[in-house]
Amino acid sequence: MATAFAPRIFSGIQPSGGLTLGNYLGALKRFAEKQDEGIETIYCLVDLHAITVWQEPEALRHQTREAAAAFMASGVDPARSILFNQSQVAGHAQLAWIFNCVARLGWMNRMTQFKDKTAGKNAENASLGLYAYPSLMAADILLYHATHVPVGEDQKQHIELTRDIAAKFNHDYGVEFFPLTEPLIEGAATRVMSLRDGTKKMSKSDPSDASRINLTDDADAIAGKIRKAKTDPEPLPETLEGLAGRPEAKNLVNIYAALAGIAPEAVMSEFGGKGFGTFKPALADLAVARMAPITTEMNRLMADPAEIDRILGQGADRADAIAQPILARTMEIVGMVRSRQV
Ligand code: AQP
Repeated sequence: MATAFAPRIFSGIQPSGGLTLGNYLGALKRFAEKQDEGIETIYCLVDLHAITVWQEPEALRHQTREAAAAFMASGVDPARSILFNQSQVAGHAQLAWIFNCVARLGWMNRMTQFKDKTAGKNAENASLGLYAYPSLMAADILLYHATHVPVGEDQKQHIELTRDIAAKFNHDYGVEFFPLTEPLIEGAATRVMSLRDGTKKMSKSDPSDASRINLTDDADAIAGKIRKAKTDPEPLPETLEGLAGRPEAKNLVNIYAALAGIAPEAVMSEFGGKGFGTFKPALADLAVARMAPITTEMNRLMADPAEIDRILGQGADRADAIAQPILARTMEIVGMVRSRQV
């Protein structure tokens, strides 16, 4: 059914901390590529999602502006893409409420992100917002009738839930109103792993700073983190298959491939049989060469927060203009009286 809708891309990132190399390779870099392919692109700093776990107010404001700078420094051009923060477009929260009444508890109970984020903690003490997170995410996407969502592997289950919500809404109300959105999970870096544990996703909220490369890290910090990244004593194998059971080595190979824009096989052809004493410095040089211009540009943009706020405001106006008629029609379908002039 998605083909009945004009192609439109939506994706978002939580300003819940400083962004990481995982966010860059799994999301930002691809967001810029999609924009450059000429598809309509809407990108959102999902601050309503961020507050599902506690955020210091001043830190949230700073992180939101810094994330906006990271988008632009990674090639997202606010003249060609819509770039805004979620809380400035009220329709996200309004549609999310309607979807809370469409989604079933059983569906929410199957969401692995909630389980992961509450693992080892008292789940009873988690916010209701964290539990309902996937329903808000469905609203983010469907508020714009987005047909495709570029995401990392970790978000696949949430996109499936978005499709379930769209299908149930369409079925319950006897309409063909919401598209069945497709995830776009492509490239060598759909899941960048922690530098300290190759079985864990690299994450901005990991308590260990050594586990991730931050987009604000300078060259020395990047090189140091790669040098100290956990590995095993064996040299790199000659083929990709030889990386099975070696998650840390595999992660570094995938990061190299994604940064170089080549296939992981090509990395094996170059470095197969070589030890980490050779591979890690090559990876560090590549990472510094790719990331330094982004960090420099972020710093330049962050020197003028008022300009970032202006860009986000303008993006929110453009997003709102697309969202309003879709939200109004949704409310009409649901049976809500809409008689106010707005
Ligand atoms: N390690 C990763 N590898 C590939 N893609 C990743 N993404 C995040 N981490 C990786 C992708 O970045 C986008 C935005 O994610 P998010 O910030 O909204 O939430 P997240 O996935 O929960 O990211 P974090 O860093 O782990 O945040 P916290 O620690 O706050 O929960 C998504 O497209 C995601 O796939």
